[in-house]
Amino acid sequence: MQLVIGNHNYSSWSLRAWLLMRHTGLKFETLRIALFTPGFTDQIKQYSSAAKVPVLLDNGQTIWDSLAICEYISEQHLNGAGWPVDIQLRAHARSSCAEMHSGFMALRNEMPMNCRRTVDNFSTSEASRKDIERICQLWDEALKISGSEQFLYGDFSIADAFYAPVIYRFNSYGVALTPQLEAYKERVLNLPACQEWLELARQETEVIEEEEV
Ligand SMILES: N[C@@H](CCC(=O)N[C@@H](CS)C(=O)NCC(=O)O)C(=O)O
Repeated sequence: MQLVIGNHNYSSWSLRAWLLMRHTGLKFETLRIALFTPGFTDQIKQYSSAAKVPVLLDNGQTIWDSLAICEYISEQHLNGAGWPVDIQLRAHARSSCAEMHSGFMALRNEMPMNCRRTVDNFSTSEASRKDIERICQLWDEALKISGSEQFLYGDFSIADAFYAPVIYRFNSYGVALTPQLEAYKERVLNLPACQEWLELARQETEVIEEEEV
């Protein structure tokens, strides 16, 4: 099984799929294509006509898009364990992922994931502030309904993988959190797979100027 990803430092969509697969101990090979380099489009098109990372190659099947990859991994390789067992928690977790997948545009545009960077006194726009408030509300709700003191819905799930890029953003831009959410953020950052991702990001030398806000 192969996962095609972009730069560890910048590719938030790649991180989601990679983290789920790495944290759950699946065996796979990573193929990295540096984003926005002259050869990127030609190289990624060898794997997917959508021409975006991440792309999963498994058993002759191509799966593109981070959410589709996580769903496939959960079904084919984790016996459904990518999602919570309880139907209500599962529906909530799926809603959380869908909201992340289709929303939070201000946060995504104005506070790009840049794992190795920390910014002092970052000034947040009103639109990003609203996105941050909504994410915190969603995390609070998930932790409350699941009663979890670990991850959003108890055991690590696709929802945690989906919000991991937000966690790196909160870390980089110094977003203040309540003690409970700060503890959640630290738990995710301290996962061996997250530490490994950060180390790989630190080793990269490419700089994408637009992401260095
Ligand atoms: N909806 C897609 C979005 C993927 C996406 O936008 N990937 C970015 C990198 S993080 C990309 O490949 N950008 C290259 C480009 O737009 O040329 C997913 O979730 O996988």
